[in-house]
Amino acid sequence: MKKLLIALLVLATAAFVFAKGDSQSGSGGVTRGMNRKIVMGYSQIGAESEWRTACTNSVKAAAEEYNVELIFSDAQQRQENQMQAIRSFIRQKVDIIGFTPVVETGWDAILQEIKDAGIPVICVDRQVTLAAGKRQEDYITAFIGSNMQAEATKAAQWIVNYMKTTGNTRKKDDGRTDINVAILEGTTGSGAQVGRTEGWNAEIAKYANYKTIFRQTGNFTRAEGQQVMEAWMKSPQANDIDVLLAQNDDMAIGAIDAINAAGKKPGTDIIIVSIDAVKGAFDAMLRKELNATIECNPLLGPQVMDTAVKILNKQPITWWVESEESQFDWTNAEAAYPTRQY
Ligand code: GYE
Repeated sequence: MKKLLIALLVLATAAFVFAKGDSQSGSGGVTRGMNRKIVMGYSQIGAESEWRTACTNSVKAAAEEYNVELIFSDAQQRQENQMQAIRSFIRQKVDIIGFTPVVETGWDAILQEIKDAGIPVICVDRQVTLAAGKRQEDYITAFIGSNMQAEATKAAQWIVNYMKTTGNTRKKDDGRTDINVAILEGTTGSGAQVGRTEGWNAEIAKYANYKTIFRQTGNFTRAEGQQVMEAWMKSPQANDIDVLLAQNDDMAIGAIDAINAAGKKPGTDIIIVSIDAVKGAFDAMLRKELNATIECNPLLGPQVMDTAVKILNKQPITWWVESEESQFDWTNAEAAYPTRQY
């Protein structure tokens, strides 16, 4: 009986020690840089592109690394689903909210609710536009993401330079002949579409011979990029397209299929530039079907978690630290390929 008791005691002590050790490193324990474990409610917009998947994976991996309890919700591109998720985060009294607004407008009321609940909020990747007179800095604690305008400016500059120096199989830019552009835009009203359109328009306005002959949304997906391009390739103006600008890589990759199917050579008959720099774009550049891609960094998870910890520790933060990004084309894609993480 005594021996049995001793054995049980030993077992219980071992179990206690094991559980304690486990709780420090595993599911319990504290968040890195804090004296407690924090809970983050996170509303992602969906899984429309390679970029988005990389962003989601980065947020989830960083939450594990920082030991943050992540309540992750996928809105499937619908603003009302995001509202529902955010209201449930408020009811659950999460420590902090992270979210990517699918479109820029319509967030005034819910941001007020978050503010009233005293919950800090990090806006990731896409910004919001509030009613006139309201500043997003008064409702959003920090923004983490890219400068969409700057990316589109770089895309425009790349195209102008390439059309002047190399051109397509039909023409080189002499400054007088029309350069006809087709533009595949992202989700209408999203920060990425609005910013990239503004950046492109402002830069290309400097060149009077650039003409936009097609412009339509492909909703940032491969399938819709392909469909829209298919329709353009069947139109009477199909042979006039010199340049395709796609506001993300997935749409460009879809469009490349449509151009091939129409019997034209993507990358030489039509010069194609897109934005993101995902692996699929590198594959297309190595096949010489995509000419260039401007990087947009989706690996935002570590910065999100680090900023969350600082906010909850009441340490100073910078409202927006812009992501540093490069650009890739046939001159550097092959060398960069093995180092790409997404
Ligand atoms: O470029 C696109 C994605 O908001 C920056 O959304 C993001 C964009 C990205 O679906 O691929």
